[in-house]
Amino acid sequence: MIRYDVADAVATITLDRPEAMNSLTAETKQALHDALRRAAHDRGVRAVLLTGSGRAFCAGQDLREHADNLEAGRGLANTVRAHYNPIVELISTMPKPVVAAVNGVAAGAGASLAFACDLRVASERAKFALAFAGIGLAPDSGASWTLQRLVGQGHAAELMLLGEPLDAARALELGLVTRVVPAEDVLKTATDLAVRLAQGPTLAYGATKRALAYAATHALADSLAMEADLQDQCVATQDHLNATRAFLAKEQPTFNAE
Ligand code: T3D
Repeated sequence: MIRYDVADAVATITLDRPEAMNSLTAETKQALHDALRRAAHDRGVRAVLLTGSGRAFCAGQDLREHADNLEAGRGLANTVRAHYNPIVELISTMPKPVVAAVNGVAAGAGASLAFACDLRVASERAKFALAFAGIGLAPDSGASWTLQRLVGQGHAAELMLLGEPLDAARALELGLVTRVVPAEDVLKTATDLAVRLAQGPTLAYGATKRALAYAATHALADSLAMEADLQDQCVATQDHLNATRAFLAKEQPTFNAE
């Protein structure tokens, strides 16, 4: 269901249920959470790549399992709290960059997962579908938080209320993804980006993620104070000292997450 591979300090996590568009069963969500936690805690991993196998990135909740749960009278509130929320929190808060290689359609909670990542590289064949309303649900997995920050409240409301799929070109236009590449290049482009990030200042990247998340919900004065605290932490690192010396010596810096 989930493949986990590490190379060049990048953990590649692949949703691997192509026959069901990589939709998420309880078991898949548990495995995804475990893989993310493993990547977050592994000091040898300095960037994470999330992608899907086959023609989908992820079609969100497995609706077959979901229908069975509904028929059996099992509610879904616990599923969202127990699975989706911890996954999204982990992606958003792990102190390492997370890149989504959106190889195909990302629907429902699958779109939410892509939105939670720090960067999104999309295949020309990718599509985003805020499919929640289509089955009588409101958004989950953080889409109401992430999407409007990415594209603005007006576009977010339209995408969520109408649920019409958005193609890769339009996603780029709206700022939902940062790069669109031919389908056959998406994994390589996203991997190259993740490798580049894995060679960068991991501690400073972690601080950058915290600064961005904090500033999204705080006033300027508070955000300035938070930036100063985070900068203090970066200034104290060996990476910063080494990179400053490298600049003055006109050399390329190397970062060791110290
Ligand atoms: O329980 C809870 O915690 C609730 C939480 C909910 C969070 C959510 O994610 S709600 C949103 C759930 N997702 C959707 O509503 C999307 C449903 N899928 C689609 O709209 C379309 O399949 C796609 C837009 C993703 C792709 O369309 P298309 O035409 O390219 O492919 P297709 O023919 O519809 O699907 C191909 C196969 O994948 C098909 O199976 P089959 O007929 O070949 O055996 C289809 O049933 C299956 N599939 C696609 N999406 C899902 C799925 N199977 C289970 N669950 C899916 N979500």
